[in-house]
Amino acid sequence: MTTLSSDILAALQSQAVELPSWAFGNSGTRFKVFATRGTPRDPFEKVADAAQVHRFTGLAPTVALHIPWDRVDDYGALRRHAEDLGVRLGTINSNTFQDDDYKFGALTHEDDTIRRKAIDHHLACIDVMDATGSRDLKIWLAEGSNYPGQNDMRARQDRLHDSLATIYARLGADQRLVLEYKLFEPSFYHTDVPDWGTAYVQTAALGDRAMVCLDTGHHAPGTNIEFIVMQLLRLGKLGSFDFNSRFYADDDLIVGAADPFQLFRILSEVIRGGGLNSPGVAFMLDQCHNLEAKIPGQIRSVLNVQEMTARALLIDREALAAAQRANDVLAANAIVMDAFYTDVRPALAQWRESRGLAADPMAAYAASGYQGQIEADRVGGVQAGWGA
Ligand code: LRH
Ligand code: MN
Ligand code: MN
Repeated sequence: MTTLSSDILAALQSQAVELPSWAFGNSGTRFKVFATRGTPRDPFEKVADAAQVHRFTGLAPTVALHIPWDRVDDYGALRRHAEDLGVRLGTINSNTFQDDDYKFGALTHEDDTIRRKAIDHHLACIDVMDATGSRDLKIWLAEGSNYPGQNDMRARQDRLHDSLATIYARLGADQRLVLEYKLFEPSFYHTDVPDWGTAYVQTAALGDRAMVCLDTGHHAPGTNIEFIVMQLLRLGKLGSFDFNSRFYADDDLIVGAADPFQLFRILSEVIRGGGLNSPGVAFMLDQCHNLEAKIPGQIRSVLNVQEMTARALLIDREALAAAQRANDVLAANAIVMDAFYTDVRPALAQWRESRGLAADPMAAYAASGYQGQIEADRVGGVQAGWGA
């Protein structure tokens, strides 16, 4: 069995992956959203489910909220509820993509009244952050156009800057703005924040507490995502990850499921760039579980991140640097591939047990009876669906 050194175990010990509250609600595609028994009916129940993932893995101490999907009357009460269950509330995601007023834009809208409404929504999100103790405001904008000539793309960038600057000015000293880019969808011709370059330019113009969020599902097929990771870390602008995996577009499948090697390569660059366990980089999941069970789906996801992190930590960096200096192409590649092909699962299981966790978190959750309990308890009410 491969053994993991004390340095590797120390790095894994402090690893934390934030869970999205919306992963616990019902989801599907535009064709059908499927209901499942035991699905949470409010943010309190979503947080309770997220706490189970942490309970069985020790890896997921925080839960991200999406506003208004997770609107509650008393955020202090939600915060206390989370803390009572051993987790904390994390990133606050704004939402300007489900309101008729934003059909032609929100933070980029030509009409000042609508733009002001969108800015005010973000200021309200910062009020939520003050109550929940959250550090990060994550902004993803569903803005753009469908046809050439439909909009003045340049003017929209200028308005975007003005809007973001107003929001940024309201942040507390310990709070950050994290801007997420996405190549396309829902717009199909141009998107106002389509790529890391645009997110970088817009956040650089704001200041040090404005960072970029890299969602792994938001690139063109074939994009070298680990290069972007490297570059953003090099520039000190990688604020967070939204992890998921994809076969075709923004599939939001379980991270590491479609392409474990890509996840390994990304984590390898995170380690190379000093981003692992750096307070500056938030590791989050952004996934939906349409067909598979949701809590085990999240457990599998955080375990996949842990497993690929362990493999990436196995890369012999000194030997790699020497092979690179010698331009020994095959030796350098072999060092990376040796780490990738190492099965760390038995070592991780043993290490979990040594820390009082279940060796097999998936099996332990299945045996816990929690699923049966929520299916019996959560009768009546309206199940949370993507996203409310
Ligand atoms: C957009 C996105 C963004 C949203 C989430 C629900 O595709 O990745 O992060 O907040 O999905
Ligand atoms: Mn995302
Ligand atoms: Mn997405």
